[in-house]
Amino acid sequence: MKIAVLGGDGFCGWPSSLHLSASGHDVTIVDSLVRRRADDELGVQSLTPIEPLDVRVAVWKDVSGRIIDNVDLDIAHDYDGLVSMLDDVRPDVVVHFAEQRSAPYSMKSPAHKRYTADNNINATHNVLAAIVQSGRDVHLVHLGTMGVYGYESVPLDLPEGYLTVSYPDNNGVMRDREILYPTRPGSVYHLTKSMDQLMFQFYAQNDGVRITDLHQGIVWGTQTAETEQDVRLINRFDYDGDYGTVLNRFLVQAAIGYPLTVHGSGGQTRAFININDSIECIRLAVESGDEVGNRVRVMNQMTETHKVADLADLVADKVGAQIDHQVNPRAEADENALSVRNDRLLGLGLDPVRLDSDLLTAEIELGKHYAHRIDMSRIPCRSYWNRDRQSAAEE
Ligand code: NAD
Ligand code: USQ
Repeated sequence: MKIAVLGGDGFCGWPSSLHLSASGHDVTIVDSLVRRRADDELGVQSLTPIEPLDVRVAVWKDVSGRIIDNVDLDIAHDYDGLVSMLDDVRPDVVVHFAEQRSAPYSMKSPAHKRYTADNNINATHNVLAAIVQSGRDVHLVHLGTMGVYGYESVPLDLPEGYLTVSYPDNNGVMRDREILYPTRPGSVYHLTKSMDQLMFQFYAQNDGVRITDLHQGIVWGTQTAETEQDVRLINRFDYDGDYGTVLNRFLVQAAIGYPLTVHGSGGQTRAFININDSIECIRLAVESGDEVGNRVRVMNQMTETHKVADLADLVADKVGAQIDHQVNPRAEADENALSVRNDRLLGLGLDPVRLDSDLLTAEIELGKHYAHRIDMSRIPCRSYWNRDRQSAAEE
């Protein structure tokens, strides 16, 4: 298939592009490289040294013999460029990773909130409008988030996107209706993903756009079979307080003897998936597009749930690290239960990689190898969700 990967230079997009290419698909990466500029803005760099995108794709051609084209385009602000790209590439599938994806970054300041809303909502809407304008039957695969469901402790396994609710009609007769699971976003970033869902529902219903929305959990790990083939193909690894996600942060902190930064009690339960499973899920979603009609297909892309404190204990036990319970900069429940259905991707053949000791060790070794690139002043998370959180942290 011909596949346009929007955001294909990022942490999930780059290894997914290589995996799709290695699986025989013709891949074009579309990226504005804005994530690399965010590193400059924040004065931080990926733990791993990432090559410029044109070098990355040239190395991939050398090691695999396969060509990945690359287009420098801001899909949120260059609509005509996006339409031209669809005309030129004529993709069967568009995989959409191209959004600002950090919750702390989205809460740093009014400017960051506004940038995140502007970038993400425009990006998604432009993609939908451009697919309709192209007149082509394109399957859109979007990377959404488990966070749209919110983190209340509800006594059910979170369903894959939809909930059937029963209500009494005006005659007192009970009726059933299927609705999108009510969203409860916990950051401006998660809010934009919640809004994406409504745009998908509208364009599927109004224009028959075939859409798969993958509600992904927190991705951990770095390398994949493809990125390991040459050091210049290495994947990005964020460890800083804005873009670093919890387990990868704990692993790199353990590698350099930095006390593990648990927010609050660590009773927050979250959904997780390894990067190798994540890229495999993308392939499975792409290759099963025939089963998608004008009802958005939602699949929960996660394999395990863990409490933050349990992850910290696991990592600390491995290397003897200290744990530092910090005042939580976020406004979020201190404790929650979480149970999730993921039957659809399992049904398509996903065979999950579980959090296991050898994989954790490999990540810690990677952290040690590139420890000289770490700026410890960038580890604390200094993005506060509201004034109360900021005051609590400053006390
Ligand atoms: P990332 O920031 O590493 O990559 C995103 C890429 O999109 C970057 O290369 C960036 O330059 C590009 N981009 C952003 N806005 C763009 C625009 N307007 N035009 C063109 N390119 C643009 O993020 P990631 O971790 O790879 O996440 C990718 C997607 O997966 C996101 O949508 C995110 O919400 C979702 N996701 C990520 C995780 C995770 O743990 N990393 C978990 C769940 C869901
Ligand atoms: N946390 C810590 N210590 C840290 C960092 C985080 O205790 O050093 C806590 C947070 O307070 C939160 C949890 O760990 O309770 C998860 O935080 P995170 O930064 O790992 O993940 P999150 O902000 O939810 O965002 C990440 C990705 C986002 C994706 C989301 C999936 O950045 O793109 O959508 O995971 S999910 O969490 O399932 O919504």
